[in-house]
Amino acid sequence: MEVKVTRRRLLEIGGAIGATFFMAPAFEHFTSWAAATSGEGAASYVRSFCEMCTSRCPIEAKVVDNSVVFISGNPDWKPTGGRVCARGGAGFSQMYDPQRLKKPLIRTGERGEGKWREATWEEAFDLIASRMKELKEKYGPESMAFACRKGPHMPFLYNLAKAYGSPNTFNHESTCPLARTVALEATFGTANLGVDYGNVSYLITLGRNYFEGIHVAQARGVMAALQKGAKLVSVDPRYSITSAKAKEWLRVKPGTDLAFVLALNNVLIRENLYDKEFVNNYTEGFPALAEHIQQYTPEWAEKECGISASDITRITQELAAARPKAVVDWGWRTQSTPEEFELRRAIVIANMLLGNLEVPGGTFFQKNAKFLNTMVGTEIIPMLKWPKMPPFPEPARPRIDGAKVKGHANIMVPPVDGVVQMIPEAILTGDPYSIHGWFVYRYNPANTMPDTSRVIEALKKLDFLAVCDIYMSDTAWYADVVLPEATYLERDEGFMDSSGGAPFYTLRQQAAKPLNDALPYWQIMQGIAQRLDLGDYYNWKTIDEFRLAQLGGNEDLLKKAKEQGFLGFLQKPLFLRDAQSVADFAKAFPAAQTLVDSKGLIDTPLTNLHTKTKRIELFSHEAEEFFGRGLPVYKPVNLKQVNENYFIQGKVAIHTNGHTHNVPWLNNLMPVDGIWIHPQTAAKLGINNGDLIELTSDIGAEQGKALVTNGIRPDTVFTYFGFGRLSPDLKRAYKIGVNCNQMLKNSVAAVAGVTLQTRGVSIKRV
Ligand SMILES: Nc1nc2c(c(=O)[nH]1)N[C@H]1C(S)=C(S)[C@@H](COP(=O)(O)OP(=O)(O)OC[C@H]3O[C@@H](n4cnc5c(=O)[nH]c(N)nc54)[C@H](O)[C@@H]3O)O[C@H]1N2
Ligand SMILES: Nc1nc2c(c(=O)[nH]1)N[C@H]1C(S)=C(S)[C@@H](COP(=O)(O)OP(=O)(O)OC[C@H]3O[C@@H](n4cnc5c(=O)[nH]c(N)nc54)[C@H](O)[C@@H]3O)O[C@H]1N2
Ligand code: SF4
Ligand SMILES: [Mo]
Repeated sequence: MEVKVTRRRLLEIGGAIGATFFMAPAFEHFTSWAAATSGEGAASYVRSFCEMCTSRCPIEAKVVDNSVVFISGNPDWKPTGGRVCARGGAGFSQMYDPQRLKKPLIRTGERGEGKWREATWEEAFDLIASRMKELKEKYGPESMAFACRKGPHMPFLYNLAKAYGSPNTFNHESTCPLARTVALEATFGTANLGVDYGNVSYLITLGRNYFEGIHVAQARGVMAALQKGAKLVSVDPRYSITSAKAKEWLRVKPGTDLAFVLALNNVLIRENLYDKEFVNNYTEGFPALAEHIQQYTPEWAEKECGISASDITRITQELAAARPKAVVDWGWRTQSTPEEFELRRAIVIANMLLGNLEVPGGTFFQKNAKFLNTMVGTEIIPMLKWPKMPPFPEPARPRIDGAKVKGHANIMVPPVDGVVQMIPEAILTGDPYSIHGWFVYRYNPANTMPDTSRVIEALKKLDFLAVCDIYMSDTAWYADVVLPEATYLERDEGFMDSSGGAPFYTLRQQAAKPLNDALPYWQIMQGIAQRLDLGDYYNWKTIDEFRLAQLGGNEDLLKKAKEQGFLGFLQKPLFLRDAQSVADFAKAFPAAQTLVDSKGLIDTPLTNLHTKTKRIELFSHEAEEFFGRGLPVYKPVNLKQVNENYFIQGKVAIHTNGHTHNVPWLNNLMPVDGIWIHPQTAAKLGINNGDLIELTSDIGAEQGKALVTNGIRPDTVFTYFGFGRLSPDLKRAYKIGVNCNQMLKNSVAAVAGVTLQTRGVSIKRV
């Protein structure tokens, strides 16, 4: 349907989104956006998905005169109810920001001096290819590392690395959810699991902050459950928005959640509250767990984590009474303790004792095409394929992090993720061998990796650094070549697998032509590959050719996807231990009927896992074999000195990580953060609300304004993450607010490989 939209109507829309839009710093952006559209043309609607954060929600962009004028959620995507969050709605503020990168840039001054010359794409590609060839000859291709944020672009970057001969491919995961991934893999042989938030009756969250660390579908799921009367318990040293919506807020001492969860498991077993049938049918290692867990009583845990024994016992009893619709969330950002692997494992075990797997309101295996096709034994759902390409050469040396190299390192991380914070260390120390070149794509380690100064020292030492971003990021500032990518609203892409309880593929579609001399990643990587004589790995001419290859040539499916913005293959999520859900599935796919048992359920996948015993391993044989950590053990961690405070961070609803702080609308809504400090602590130090204070760790110091609040433990301070940007070209965000990673140490947690984002700081008034 085409709708006429007048300029007046456009202004109304802008006003409805937020009055702040018209305030000073955003004005520059507004004029650029207004100049791009007469506002008089007919409106069209393009379906795509958001890239303002990693949640990648399906969207619908309203377009007038080749200009995006409004973004909503895709109205046909049920999990989000057609909604976006504030950042998603501000996507076109990013697109029309005049401070975006406009052309490829080649460094002319010293690293970090900010002297550049504009270049053509040909020049930029030639330069990157010739420097990569040089490095290959001089030090071998393994000396070049490739890192990106995880996402649909990842295989395009990784294939370049692999074709070139480097095993050193990394994503951001070890600074985010990797402990969860590793714990799930140790237990199930796969990390592809989710939580059915919308139907839970009892939900305990240990720092998973649904309403600030936003994933629209998950936030809406939790809200729906709360509306139906579910109980939410928030375990967090801070009064987050999630704590505010919870029935109970438990002010855990930072880094001690493991004690709480171990005691919860202790009560579940000791008081016979666990699901015996589930444990007998599907798990392995219960007797060893039952014996091991005896030592972790609520009374013991109280001393460690500060949550009273009676609360732990009562909450466990309530939780068990609600099973199987009872969940202890295994979290998302998993960086609060060096014993993160043990914590996430203990949480996974708690869920299995509750028997909540594959039931509504519980946890579930992701039902992607591979899972369903393997389960049924035939292709009932079309798999996404990759266009044909030659095999990759075998790299001459192993990865620098030793991921999955037996006996090489103290970690169990999947090589597809790796331990990215080892790159600066390899650059600076040459251990296990030197990294001389780095290709950084859609990733900003100079802001998001701990120990910023050390990261920058490493960037400066590199022989070659190429960065592809949409802004002159903190990392791009140190590059030899900076490549401007078209923003997500300006690019067509292939399909992304967005499966959850049901298989789904989402499609990114161009809503408006690129404003600048910017290209999408699939063209950028292809351009570089061609100059390295590796064009055979990127063998497509148009994006539709690529998309069709993904769909095995099915043009009807492509047409449908372009209209809907996604492809879905099941009407409802499938829960294998729910008779109604299984019946619906077997009706839609008769080939699955033979799998249905006498109770009307399908349980074959639960006893045919990729673990050593093929069952759900409460006792992990892999973790035992490599690290002697078959069962979670409590090791006290020392995160701060006696007279220091814990320093912790988290997401804020209107900014994303190290990404959006310069985006006009979002910057306008929140240009700076405060440092949360408890009134007692503030009083002791003579600090008043609004005073400038300084936090000092053994790594660095940062200043910010005190926000005196009861919403934080007296021994802890908190700031929102991502402020205090160091690239002078991020003019609105430059050096404003606390830069968290200036105070954190670069580290690698045992087994899980994650960094640590909690550290002791001293506080003083400036
Ligand atoms: N608005 C917004 N949404 C986002 C993002 C964003 O940047 N902005 N980023 C996306 C990404 S990449 C991610 S990973 C997710 C993250 O989503 P979450 O993991 O839910 O969010 P965080 O804010 O990282 O979680 C940190 C919370 O843990 C608490 N915390 C700190 N230390 C401890 C501790 O020792 N124990 C306990 N129990 N709690 C502790 C903090 O006070 C904070 O409330 O959000 C995603 N969605
Ligand atoms: N101290 C501390 N450190 C943390 C965290 C914390 O809470 N505290 N959070 C951690 C977490 S959970 C995560 S996930 C990481 C996130 O850290 P990163 O993985 O670095 O991700 P972002 O900061 O979201 O974005 C990285 C870059 O992508 C660019 N970008 C955005 N869109 C595009 C695009 O379309 N194309 C291209 N080429 N570039 C684009 C942005 O401008 C930005 O420079 O940080 C981690 N680091
Ligand atoms: S949560 Fe918000 S910013 Fe993130 S993808 Fe969804 S709409 Fe976009
Ligand atoms: Mo993250």
